[in-house]
Amino acid sequence: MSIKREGYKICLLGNTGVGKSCIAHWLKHDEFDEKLDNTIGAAYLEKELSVNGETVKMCIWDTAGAERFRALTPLYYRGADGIVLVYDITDETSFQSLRTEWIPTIRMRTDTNMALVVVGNKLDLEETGRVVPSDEARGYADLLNAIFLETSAKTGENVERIIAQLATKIRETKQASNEDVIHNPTRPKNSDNQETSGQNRRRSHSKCTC
Ligand SMILES: Nc1nc2c(ncn2[C@@H]2O[C@H](COP(=O)(O)OP(=O)(O)O)[C@@H](O)[C@H]2O)c(=O)[nH]1
Ligand SMILES: [Mg+2]
Repeated sequence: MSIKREGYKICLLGNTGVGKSCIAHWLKHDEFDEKLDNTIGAAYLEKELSVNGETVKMCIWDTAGAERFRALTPLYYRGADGIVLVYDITDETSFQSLRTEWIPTIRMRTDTNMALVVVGNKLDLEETGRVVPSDEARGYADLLNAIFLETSAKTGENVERIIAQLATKIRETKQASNEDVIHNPTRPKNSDNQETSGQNRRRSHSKCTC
């Protein structure tokens, strides 16, 4: 019998056009949809996966990268257990933005225990369009103590690995800080998006608060 844990809250961040919504779509539907609408605000999906014999629910927020929505973004990554920072391997600016915009913003506003993944997407364009070398991106991910993956939301390459590796890292991080308790899989009523203080706020980080 597998143990079921309450969800981990995950947030996809990165410039607009890097493929966050296509990654989210692949996670949910196992297919590429090139006609996805631009994200407005954020989209939400849930996905269950098995980590070391335990079922983990990943509560995933796919945010809009566009400048006009940036003021809203902290609403989605606040209290997150993990953040997926996505850039496009064919777009140097999208990679530089991790360093100049996304990392400074999340460092300012979040728990430093949060697990990070740096994802270079559009790997299917490797031959014709790569401008961000893998080594450079991997080196940056190492500096952040983040997992590094290159993916294609078009072919599905490595996409599932994003959340599988993230879930494992979140568990390790929580176990190390003694935060990981097994919750009843039913989310308690009135727990959604409530501001709590002190210890309660800390415990709410280990639950899916989305
Ligand atoms: N070739 C290729 N195109 C992709 C990939 N992921 C997304 N795209 C395309 O990139 C554009 C932006 O994708 P989208 O998921 O909306 O980006 P978002 O703004 O980060 O959510 C769309 O035209 C997608 O079809 C990928 O892995 N490979
Ligand atoms: Mg989008």
